[in-house]
Amino acid sequence: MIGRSVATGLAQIDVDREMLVDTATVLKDIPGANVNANGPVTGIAQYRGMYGDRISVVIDHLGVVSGGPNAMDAPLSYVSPMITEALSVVRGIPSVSLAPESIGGHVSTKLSRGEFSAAGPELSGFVGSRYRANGNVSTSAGRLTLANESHKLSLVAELDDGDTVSTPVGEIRPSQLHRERSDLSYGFAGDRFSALLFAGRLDTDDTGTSALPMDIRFIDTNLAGARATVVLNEIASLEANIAWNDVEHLMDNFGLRQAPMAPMHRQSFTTGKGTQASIAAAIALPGSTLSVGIDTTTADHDATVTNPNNAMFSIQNFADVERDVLSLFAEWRRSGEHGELEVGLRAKRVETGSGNVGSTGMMGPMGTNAALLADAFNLADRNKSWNSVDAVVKYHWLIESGTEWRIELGSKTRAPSYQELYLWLPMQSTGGLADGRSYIGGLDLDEERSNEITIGFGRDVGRVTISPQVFYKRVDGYIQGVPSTNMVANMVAQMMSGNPALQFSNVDAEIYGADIAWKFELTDQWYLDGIASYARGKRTDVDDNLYRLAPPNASIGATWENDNLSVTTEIVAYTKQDKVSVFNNEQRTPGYELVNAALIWSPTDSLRVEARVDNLLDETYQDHVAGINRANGSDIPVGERLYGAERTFSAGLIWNF
Ligand SMILES: [Cu+2]
Repeated sequence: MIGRSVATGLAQIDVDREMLVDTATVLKDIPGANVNANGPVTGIAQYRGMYGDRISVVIDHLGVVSGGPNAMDAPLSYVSPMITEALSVVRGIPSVSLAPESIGGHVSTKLSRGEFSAAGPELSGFVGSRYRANGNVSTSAGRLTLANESHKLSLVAELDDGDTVSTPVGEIRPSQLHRERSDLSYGFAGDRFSALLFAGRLDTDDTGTSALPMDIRFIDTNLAGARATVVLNEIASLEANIAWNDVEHLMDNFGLRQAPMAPMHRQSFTTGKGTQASIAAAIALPGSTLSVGIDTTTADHDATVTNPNNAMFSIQNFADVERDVLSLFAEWRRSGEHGELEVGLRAKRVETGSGNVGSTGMMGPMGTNAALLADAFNLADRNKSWNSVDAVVKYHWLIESGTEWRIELGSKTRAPSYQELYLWLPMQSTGGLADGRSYIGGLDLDEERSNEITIGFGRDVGRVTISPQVFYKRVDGYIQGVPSTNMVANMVAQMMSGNPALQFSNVDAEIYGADIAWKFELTDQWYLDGIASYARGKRTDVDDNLYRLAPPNASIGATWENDNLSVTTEIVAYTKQDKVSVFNNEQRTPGYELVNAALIWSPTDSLRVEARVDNLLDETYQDHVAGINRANGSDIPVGERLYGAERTFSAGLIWNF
């Protein structure tokens, strides 16, 4: 809320200046964006009606492979807020050069790894701590950077810890969190060559995810990567990236939440690992620039479900799953006096595979049916591939009055995720859909293709800045669940969850809407700003709405600031969401308004004092995209939408040196 973004093209927020626990929360301050939070540090990015794997998320230009089949370690959980310098979202259609797969949007983040020191060798950094009274949530972080003008060694670390969060209707149990994140990096900056090497760790323990069937017991991730840029000559430069990460994850349904009876105890150990490599060249042509590049990503996933009370019981949820992407792009950009034209093409090949699956220890008809499903899956052809071409054309037209018009056209594809393909036994491992339904995959899925148009303008005249955009996307082959016709799967799902299974299938959909950001400077010290977002998604082949779209929402803030003090109050309003999906019985949510206030005081250049109150009026409200409670023993009944936190005070102190 301190940093609502009003930009036309790239909406950027300085995350480390916001008092947050989950970096993904800042998406609510970006027009068109929102966050599907399945737990306190499990935010899944949503943009213009799409979310999850449809949104590309990068950390310092590099993607990360999630290890949790329900996105418990969603990419944004890898950027702890106090050590994240910036998060930005491309408003409109992301250029093809930004990411191999970005059908629904592109979120880019940057860790705080310090600056080079032009003045000679220098030690710099910060230490800081924030405390949130509701749930005793603390976030503490520090950075130490040793740098001169061409070398930089930087260590950052953050520890987030918290207990149970209270809402006006009671406690959300479990909602505790514990996350440690660290990163060591070396940077080099020369005349023609620059490089970054990093190695990092994420260590999340015992964190509640009430909207999902299990909670996080641990997520242990090692990450490493390198990035280099070389200016070859006056006309050509090269950029190369390589990244690797390896995740081990355990979740269960009995450790943090009220446990079911012993035979129903479940835990799931999952792993994910992958690499990403890319090389791109930028070539200066007369009056224009051409970028060409090649990207490869590989990802491997395994998941096994067991019961610690029954050594016989075991389900191979995902076995030796692979999903690899190879792509090539070319992007041409011409900047003129009155405008900029960009034309980009990316050709992609996605290949996936899965090993044989099976299960043991299930009794009676369950065991028989699971064996039938496993046999059918093991006999089927599971090596799949998709070839497609994405295209993006953007034109930005600058008018002398200070208005920039933009029109963007895109045709982008997404091949199915591994969950959408290889979920052979009806389960809820759905990349964090959190709809409480059991799904099976579809081995015959086609890719989905979104044909999109965005039109908008940005106007920055005197004291007023405004940037509205409208968009329309037609998504052919949109992948979502439909009632399964597999009798065996339906029997299993009925026995396990009381509902028949849904099967991932290609349907047709359209999403349209508009969003706006604006700022009005009243005086040198006062300004008003706000954003508003609207996205409507529906199927076009049958009469139904798309699932889990943020309802229309707007915020208005009033800020007073001088050189060392800034005070903001804001009103955030969400309308009801009654455009809900029938296929998975999505519940409606009433609208609400919240008032928040924040203060930042810098008594000296190096000290920053923060205070904040969220939900000042102690409103009882439910965030539509936050999900439904699935945990027994909470003050919020199972099956009811989770409530938002009650009035919550926070304070922080950060010292820069
Ligand atoms: Cu998990």
